Amino acid sequence: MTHLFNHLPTADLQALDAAHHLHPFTNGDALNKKGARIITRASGSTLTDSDGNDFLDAMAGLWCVNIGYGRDELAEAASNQMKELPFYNTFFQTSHPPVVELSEKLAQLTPGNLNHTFFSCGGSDANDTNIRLVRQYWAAKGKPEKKTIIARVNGYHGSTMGAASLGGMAAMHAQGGLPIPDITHIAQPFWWGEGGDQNPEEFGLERARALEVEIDRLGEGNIAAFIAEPVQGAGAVIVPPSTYWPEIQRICDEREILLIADEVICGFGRTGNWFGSETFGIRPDVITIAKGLSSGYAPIGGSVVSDEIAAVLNSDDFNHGYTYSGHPVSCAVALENLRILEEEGIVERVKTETAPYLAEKWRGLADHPLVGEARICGMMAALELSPDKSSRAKFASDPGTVGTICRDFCFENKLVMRHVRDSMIISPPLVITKSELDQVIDRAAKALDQTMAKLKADGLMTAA
Ligand code: PXG
Repeated sequence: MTHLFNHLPTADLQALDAAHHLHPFTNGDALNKKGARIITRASGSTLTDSDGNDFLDAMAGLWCVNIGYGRDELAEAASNQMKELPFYNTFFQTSHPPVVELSEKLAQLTPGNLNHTFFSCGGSDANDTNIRLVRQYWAAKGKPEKKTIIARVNGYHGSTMGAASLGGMAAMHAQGGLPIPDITHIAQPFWWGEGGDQNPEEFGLERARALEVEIDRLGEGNIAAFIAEPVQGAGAVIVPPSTYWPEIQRICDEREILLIADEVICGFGRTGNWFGSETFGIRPDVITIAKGLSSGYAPIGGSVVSDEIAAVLNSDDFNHGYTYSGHPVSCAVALENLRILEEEGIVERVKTETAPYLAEKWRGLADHPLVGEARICGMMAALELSPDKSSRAKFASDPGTVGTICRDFCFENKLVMRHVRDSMIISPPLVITKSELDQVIDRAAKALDQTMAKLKADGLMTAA
């Protein structure tokens, strides 16, 4: 059964969209003037729009379609589960087979002693859970004053009040009265943008030690946790210097604070291991998961906590939960997704084949005169565009002006690549083939040439 609206002409869909649909992170007036791009179907790593154009989706939807589009097995898992038990809650002393099985599977897959999952519908609400959970943990241990959470500037943890407060996005804090109290932010390990004359290793140590400085400033007795993404995703794929995470881990080990690794993007193979924490040698007390958990086929997320945290939480009521915590259909879809990731050796192939293949080609793009730095970690990567790479200069135009131009050329070339300010980002499906990666590189290189030509023609090739 195909939905009726699939047959409407593009212009009609765009007009109805403009009339009734409010888009996330979008200037509605500007979008409605030109009309939204309507995506109607997808297969593998390719999207098709309502006019029949095919695009290579180098963003895996929104960093999430790890196993690629069009896997019937997940549709069947959803359909079977809907017929068997479409919904039941997990609140009042009840459970159901898919949530039991998924909880056990996650205990197996996640590192260390992370063996207990509290489910949510996505990453934002999982991070809201984390705020309440780590505060409740300390309160239950008789230390209710330990409630401040230290996070990072330019981190992204979601859009709810709590998650957006954890995030360090100035534009988000500027709306709606954020951040909420008892959340502070330290500087990020972004060497290209902020490293000055230091080498990356020195800079990484200094930015990690900012955590220690902040703990001392606020008092260890007031701090509940530190939260960070192993690699900042939405912040522009900021791969920290090699010195950063070991120093953060040392500080967390020496101080009485919990370490929350937000694995919403890094989890489920993105960095070449099942979790970014493994790639960087992080031993978190809590991880946030979502996105790749179901490859985006159904909404689901969660907070996976250590044995010690679960033991403390379980000693009292935790007055928290979502109607759809552990939704049976989402759990069934996630289980089938994890089966495919495991049985088809997708994470292993990323590590040994596709990520090294992509890394070599991606780093080659740094030879382009417009590209200052090419960063990559597994299957997430960024290009820093610069008018003068030798001085790591920023453009004189408003941040994002150049990035938008390049992004638009990518679309023209049938490549979905995203920009963050003037950095260009990819995070393709983990199943993308080598020949598709060749196409990503070719189309990106062409877009860089086109961007450079336009910048010169428009007088935008100037440094700030
Ligand atoms: N944590 C991280 C690290 C994320 O990247 C969330 C939490 C929130 O998850 P939900 O499922 O509530 O959206 C995210 C989401 C972008 C972009 O433009 C990134 C995300 C979401 C939307 C846009 O890069 N990441």
